[in-house]
Amino acid sequence: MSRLVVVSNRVADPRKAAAGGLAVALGDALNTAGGLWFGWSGTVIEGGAPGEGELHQQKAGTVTLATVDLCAEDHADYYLGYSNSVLWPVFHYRLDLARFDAGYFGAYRRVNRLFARQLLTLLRPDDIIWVHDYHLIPLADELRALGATQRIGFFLHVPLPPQQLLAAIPQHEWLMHALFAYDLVGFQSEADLENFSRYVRAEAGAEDLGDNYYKAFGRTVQAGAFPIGIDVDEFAALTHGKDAREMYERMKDEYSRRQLLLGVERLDYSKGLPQRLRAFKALLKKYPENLRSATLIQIASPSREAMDTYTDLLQELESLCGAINGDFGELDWMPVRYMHRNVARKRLPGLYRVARVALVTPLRDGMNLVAKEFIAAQDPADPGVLILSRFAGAAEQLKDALLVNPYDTDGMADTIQRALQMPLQERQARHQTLLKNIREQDVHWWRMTFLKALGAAARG
Ligand code: ADQ
Repeated sequence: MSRLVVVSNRVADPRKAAAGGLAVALGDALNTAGGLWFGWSGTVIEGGAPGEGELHQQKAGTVTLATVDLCAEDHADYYLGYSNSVLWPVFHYRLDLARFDAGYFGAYRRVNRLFARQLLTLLRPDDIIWVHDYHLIPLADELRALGATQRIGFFLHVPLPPQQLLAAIPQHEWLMHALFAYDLVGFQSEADLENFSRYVRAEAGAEDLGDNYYKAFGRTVQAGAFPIGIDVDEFAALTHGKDAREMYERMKDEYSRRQLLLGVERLDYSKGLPQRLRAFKALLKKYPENLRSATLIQIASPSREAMDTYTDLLQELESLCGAINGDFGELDWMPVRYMHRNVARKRLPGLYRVARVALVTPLRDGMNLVAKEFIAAQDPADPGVLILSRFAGAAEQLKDALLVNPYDTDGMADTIQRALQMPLQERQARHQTLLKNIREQDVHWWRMTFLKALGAAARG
């Protein structure tokens, strides 16, 4: 059996529950054949040399965690720069927030080259390599240049925008060319796959060989949509655990006479937070029966705080929340409870379960796992309602959620009202279908389908 090598910008110890999501998902696969997880150590070396970084190795059970340090310049230009000021905004359709700086691109190449060089020393001939996300698009190309012949797959966790938007990145051809060094390229949704297919046919003159194989730049790559899921059983177990139950009981007592709406995400401009608050405000105005009752708990965990776009968003949110509470609040009722922090993963399901309505309304999202976690945490006898943006990858699968356009403030307010009024029978029926959706394509299905396709992809 081949060893699995996972490469992602950050590496987590799969044995720690707090790691959550991807770590739990990949942990199983890595454990099976004593795998290797490679990435950045999270350490920034002040005054270090660009393109250089020490390699560290550590055992986590049967899994080897191998990490490389970055110097301050590479961290600034590869991570904050090209990855998060060019690729992240453009891939989320936000050309207005992109900063095309030539120095960023140089660092992106340099760090990918560094990772390839360090990873190569650890590889075995029959390894299967699975590279994750936008930070590492050129990694396979760099590995191939050094002689690596292993099977290498790539999964993009964020959306792939349409050709016209992608082409706004000065290095768009170079990036897409680099994808052809993989044996398999996976996307979250059919829409992303369609964008890839259109781009390579139109811009790279790719030949469509059928079965999602494309030939361009003298190489052949297979592409596919592999929507990521959650570990539904693990999440259900967390929901019934001590911490989540305590959270549920406490919140239930406090909000017994109110209708609780909930938003949980990283504080990021892709998540549509200001738009959501405006819709909530419109709800209170248009449907005054919700005054003194509907309460929005918004939890936004700190993210990329070294970047101006993120601190601007933080200020905008604080001022919107303040204005809503100032205009509508009463001595005994605060319409919005906003918290700029993380909730412990073990307690989060309790919060999901007590909410009447979840507001998952990103302007763009590769998938969105909060939507799936919310479904998994509900009581099937009395489930809450999921309001989901049509611009989240998850909307392709979760058709029984109430789908909204987050830019349409009044429309969203009407949908929230509909969710608050939804009869029990309809809530149960929708929840039943949604639960079936997330069970059928859970995280194990995602991992196995991707790895099976990677193992079977024709080499070329
Ligand atoms: P993210 O943009 O981080 O991921 P998401 O899919 O929602 O978004 O995953 C976030 C995870 O972090 C969830 O497991 C959630 O529970 C947790 N989380 C978020 N805010 C939290 C908070 N305040 N406290 C505690 N936990 C919190 C990227 C892409 C997504 C894609 C995933 C996986 O942007 O579109 O779904 O990768 O591929």
